Amino acid sequence: MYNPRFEKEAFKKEVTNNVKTLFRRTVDEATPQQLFQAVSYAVKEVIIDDWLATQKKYDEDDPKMVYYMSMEFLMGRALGNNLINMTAYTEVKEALDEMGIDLNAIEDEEPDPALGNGGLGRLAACFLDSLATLGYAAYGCGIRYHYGMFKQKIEDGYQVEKPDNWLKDGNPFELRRPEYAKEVRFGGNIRVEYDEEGRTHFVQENYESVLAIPYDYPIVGYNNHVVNTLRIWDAEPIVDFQLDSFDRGDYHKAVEQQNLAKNIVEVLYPNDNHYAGKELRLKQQYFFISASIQAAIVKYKKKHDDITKLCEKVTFQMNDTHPTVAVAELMRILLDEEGLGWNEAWNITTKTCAYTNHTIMAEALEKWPIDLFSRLLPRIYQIIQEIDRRFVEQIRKTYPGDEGKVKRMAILMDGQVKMAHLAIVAGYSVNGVARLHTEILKNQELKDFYQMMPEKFNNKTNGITQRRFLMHGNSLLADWVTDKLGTKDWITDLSLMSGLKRWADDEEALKEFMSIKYKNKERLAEYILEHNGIEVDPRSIFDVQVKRLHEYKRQLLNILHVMYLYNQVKEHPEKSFYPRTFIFGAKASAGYIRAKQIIKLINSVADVVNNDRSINGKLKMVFIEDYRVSNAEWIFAAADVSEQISTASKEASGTGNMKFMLNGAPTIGTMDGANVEIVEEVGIDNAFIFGLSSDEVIHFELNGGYNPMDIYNNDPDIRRVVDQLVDGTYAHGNTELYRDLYNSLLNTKSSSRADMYFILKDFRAYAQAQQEVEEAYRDKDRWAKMALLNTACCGKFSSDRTIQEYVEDIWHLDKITVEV
Ligand code: 26Q
Repeated sequence: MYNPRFEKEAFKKEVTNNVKTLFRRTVDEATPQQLFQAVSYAVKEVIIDDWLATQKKYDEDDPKMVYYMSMEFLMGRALGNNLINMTAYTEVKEALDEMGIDLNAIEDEEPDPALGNGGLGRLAACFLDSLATLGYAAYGCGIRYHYGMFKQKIEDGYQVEKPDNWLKDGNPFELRRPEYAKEVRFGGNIRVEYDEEGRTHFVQENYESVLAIPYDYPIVGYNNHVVNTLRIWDAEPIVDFQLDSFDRGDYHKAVEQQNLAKNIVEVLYPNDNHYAGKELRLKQQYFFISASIQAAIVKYKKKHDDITKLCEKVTFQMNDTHPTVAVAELMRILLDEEGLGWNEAWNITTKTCAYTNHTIMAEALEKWPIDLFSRLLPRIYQIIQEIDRRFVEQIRKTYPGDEGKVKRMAILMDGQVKMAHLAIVAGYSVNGVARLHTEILKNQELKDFYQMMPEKFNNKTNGITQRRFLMHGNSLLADWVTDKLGTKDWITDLSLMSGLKRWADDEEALKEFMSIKYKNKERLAEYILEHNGIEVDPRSIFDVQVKRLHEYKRQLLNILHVMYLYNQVKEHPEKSFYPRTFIFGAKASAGYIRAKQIIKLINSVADVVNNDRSINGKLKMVFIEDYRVSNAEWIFAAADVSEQISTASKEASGTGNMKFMLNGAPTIGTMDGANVEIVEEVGIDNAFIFGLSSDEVIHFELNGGYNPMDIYNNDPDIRRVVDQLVDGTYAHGNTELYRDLYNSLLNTKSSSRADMYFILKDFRAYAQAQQEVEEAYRDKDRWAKMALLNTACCGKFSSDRTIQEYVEDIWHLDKITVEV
């Protein structure tokens, strides 16, 4: 597709000129980083025109907008993605080629913005891409952390965290907007005042405050000139640090505010699916929420004078409970600043806020100690007290005499503020992120709420953007798909992928498909050689588990199985065994000791296995350091097998599973999260499903677990690998290094239950499923067909589909078009 706005000669001139004005250099003298900047500014130049046109259109059409509130946006690199969405990738690549500049090398200079942990943050990024592509007015609202997700180094097999100073060279795509700064207040006390008419006013005194400064990022829609905005807030002290001040009190206040501002946005909490009740985290939450809601109200009021109709133009979607103070902040503004009465304010709030739940894991639920909460956010706390008081009254009216309901459902209970309860009570929609997950919410975790307000509950199965995870990450396959479908329309309508099914029996097509996979495996093998110094054979099965490290995701099951295979290969060298490369990638939260032990174990087993010449390279293991969006794109493209082996019921949805599927890798997995729907789409014969069902897991849990000793005592293969954790095999004779992992599997004392995640219980079924993977892979034609069908059946899992469902069922947005 020719894009006239990227007329080659003009673009080249622009780049040359940027190098000159930014760095006083010529193209030949410029460093790769400088070239990245110069190219990015040239691209930004074009984006800005569309950005302006889009905002003008919003001004004219006044469509309803969604504010997607999220503590995390895991955007990944912008340059390549923007070029793809502007349909200018090829032209720009050619133009740069002519200048002797390699676009891929330039792309590699961009820091990979990691303002998120994992699934939840990446989902937010995919949603922004889809919203812009579908032409819906949307703002992403978040925090401009100065340090994103840490960089992971592996030293002596251990994870070491290094700071991610992603802003150090400046960011070409961001736009600082000081004119939209907002003040955010913390602490102090609330004084009650009465005016002449006898009305009550709440005045916050003795507070500390910071100035929230927005930075805007363009979100480029695919081939439609729509450019939305991701607005992330930085913090600055509100009173200028006045060194000439003679007033000691002011001096101290200035220092304090300086510190508050510096700390608040310093770093992303690297916890995934785990809540740690840290005061600074709550400060971060209120900081970006208060600024975002204030800005949204100002924007609304510019065009509308009836605040009671807010819900007709605005909806706030809360990405998990992290932004839930939004409910009370909106109430505060309506009550204290707009002067509305409680009922009016509540009526507006409960038509404007909606909540997405991403987990059922108890340790991930946010519950703030009341003393901390009320000290930091005194007015917000008062408002939550009143919300709670009225809600408890309503529970008692609905269920007279049932104080159990009150205890289970109240927002304030046992000295805690329960954010999920607040989100459900105030939200007009509560959604889960995959069908199974939503059913578990309705029937187990949130049963009481579902019974009382069933109309709020709905499912929105997650999705991913094919623009990044196929077009950008796997251009070979993208081109092949276009060729086979005879259209590029799949780029904005992934359901068209089903048209590939007719190639599933075409020998030539299957050969092409697998040869693309092979090329992507070669590309990954080169990356691995360069980064790990390990040689892997692209003809071996690439079996991949990449995701955050968490016990419930069961990387330990995978590694125990590798240990088992290694024992088999050594014991039966005569048996045929199809060569496999087990690839892992995972970051562990810095304070999650057991997760870090699992990383060390993976690396230790890799050391032993990779250096054992006697197994003839039948088994290889690779731990990819610093798994992140940019290397993920290559990994998905190169995978043969997708490991999705969470304990059933624990993975709300998963989205990595969809990225593998899109790239033609069949799933080995449990019936958990979106795996259920993947199997439904691709057919049970094109996946390798094993293990306990979520009902079985929940049943065991309700009955105090199961006894892993029965398995340990009766299955010698399993006993052997478990014992190998403490016999020094993988620890240079050290019997204590993995004692805790051993205990976690067998010993009730080490955790509340032995083998909480049913690893030994599912082991045999997993090994059996892996055996079936091997047999299927040996049959080249069968495997090729299976892989192709995975790509062909992935249509449902586009975030375009997910967003369209949010729009129809929850947000009710108007579509806009931008012409230039
Ligand atoms: C909470 C409190 C304090 C500090 C950190 C946190 C915190 C941070 C991140 C809690 C949870 C998260 C992230 C959760 C997450 O990524 N969940 C995943 O969301 C995906 C998108 O819906 C799902 O596909 C995954 O199944 C789910 O695990």
